[in-house]
Amino acid sequence: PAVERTLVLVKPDGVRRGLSGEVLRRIEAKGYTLAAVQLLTATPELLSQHYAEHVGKPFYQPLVDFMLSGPTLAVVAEGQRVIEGFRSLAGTTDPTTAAPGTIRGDLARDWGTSVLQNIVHGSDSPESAEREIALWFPSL
Ligand code: DAT
Ligand code: MG
Repeated sequence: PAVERTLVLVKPDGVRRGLSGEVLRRIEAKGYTLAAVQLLTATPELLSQHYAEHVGKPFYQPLVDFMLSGPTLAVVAEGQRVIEGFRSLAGTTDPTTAAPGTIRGDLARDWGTSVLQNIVHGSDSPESAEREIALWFPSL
């Protein structure tokens, strides 16, 4: 099916910096629609499921500490090929290589020593999107 849903997170650095509206604006400007939005603070349990593929890696604990450092805006965005499309809006994981015009390329700050503060998360596949939406929005 061409119409997909993806999980977007405005991570604690983005919320702290007042970039929630800017991220939502870019999602809507591209023509995607917002299916659900919720501000919440993650828990270690939620993060161990969300980032299951990274448990045990050297950056896992710093990643969790960062993700627990404040509230996250969780968003379900919907549209044609939105999973790949939002990854494209976000730019590469490492803000030092993220292209101008992307969220990370335009807006990331203070990333000189770490790629952790890269503002947003976007699901990377239909399977990830389904799994992640169920984690962050159990009622959907
Ligand atoms: P993405 O967020 O682009 O899907 P990912 O799933 O590989 O990237 O990693 C999840 C997050 O973990 C990423 O946004 C930042 C952090 N991260 C990834 N690789 C890292 C590394 N080598 N060192 C430090 N943090 C890293
Ligand atoms: Mg990922």
